[in-house]
Amino acid sequence: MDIGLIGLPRSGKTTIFNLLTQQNVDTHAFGGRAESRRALAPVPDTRLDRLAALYHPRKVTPAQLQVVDVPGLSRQETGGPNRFLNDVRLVDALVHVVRGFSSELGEPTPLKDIEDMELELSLSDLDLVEKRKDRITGGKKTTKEQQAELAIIDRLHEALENGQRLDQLDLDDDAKKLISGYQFLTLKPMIWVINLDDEAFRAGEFPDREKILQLAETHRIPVVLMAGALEQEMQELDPADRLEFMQDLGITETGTARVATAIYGHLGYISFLTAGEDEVRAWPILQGTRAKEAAGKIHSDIERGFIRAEIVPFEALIEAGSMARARERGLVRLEGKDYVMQDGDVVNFRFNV
Ligand SMILES: Nc1nc2c(ncn2[C@@H]2O[C@H](COP(=O)(O)OP(=O)(O)O)[C@@H](O)[C@H]2O)c(=O)[nH]1
Ligand SMILES: [Mg+2]
Repeated sequence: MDIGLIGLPRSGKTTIFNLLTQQNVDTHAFGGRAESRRALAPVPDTRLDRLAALYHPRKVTPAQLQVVDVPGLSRQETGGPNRFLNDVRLVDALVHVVRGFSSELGEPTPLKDIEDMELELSLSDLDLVEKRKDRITGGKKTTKEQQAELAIIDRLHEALENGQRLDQLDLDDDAKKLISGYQFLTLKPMIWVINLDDEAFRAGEFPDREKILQLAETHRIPVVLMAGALEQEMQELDPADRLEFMQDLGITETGTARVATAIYGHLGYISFLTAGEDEVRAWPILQGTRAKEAAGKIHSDIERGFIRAEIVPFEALIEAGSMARARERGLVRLEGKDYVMQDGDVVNFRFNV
């Protein structure tokens, strides 16, 4: 699960990268260099703490996202396919960090920045589509398969020219399979993070708010508001002060946590949980994953030797107070290999090797 942070320079990407990955990279460090940085970010999950209180494990392991901090897209570069986009092709989802605070660059123009970025991504996809089309039609004869591909490509072309993102097209499985190899940018799940100053964050206000929210709804893009610089200061406080700070702000979760959770959900991930004295852990799986395949996330031997999954929903386990009591009350079910895993299932796989 690779997540690319994109946006104009000085919009707060590295600040948010540091917050997400609990790193401390100098925000001035790129200095014209054009390389991406990557690190793992935990996906916060309060259920893990509750389980840890039951099991006192040696280790608590949250699900993780790999975050890529991409050098900024500069204004001068807009208007054609950008080299920065190459680094972005291989990620699974995009987070567009949008400057919503005033800075040495002037007043924020979040709507314009969003529109520019969307245009940039569309142009890049359009470029890919046209290249592919030329390659097919440039040959002597087109095969049946190529004709089928051309029909799909024409649809993509039309959609992109009409300002539609490709993730909104209703494509059948064949078409989806065909285009999955292209790494289209507007096919990737996208989230907009509006990075705000304290006051704007408290008020939930920023320029062109209504228009941006409307656009997000049209494109089905989640919007997360956060206050990057403020959150960075908050990070330096000890836990009790931080809690007070958050209460004062009227939030129960940091913006960082909301960004990670939003991406995770938008990518279609849920977590099953394992709990024991050794480790309490969240395992990411795509919605709709079946028990046997889920077992394979832990170890291929468990998938191969799969017998049954013992499952208790997290809430039921907490209510019962212990696994033993959950068992007594008949809350622990035995499921077979085709059981569709649910978010928050606490699982023990039975297997033999
Ligand atoms: N006022 C304000 N400044 C911020 C915020 N987030 C980041 N900054 C500052 O903006 C500058 C650029 O941030 P940086 O994370 O390096 O942006 P990047 O170029 O997109 O990676 C730094 O000086 C940050 O301290 C914010 O929410 N409010
Ligand atoms: Mg940066």
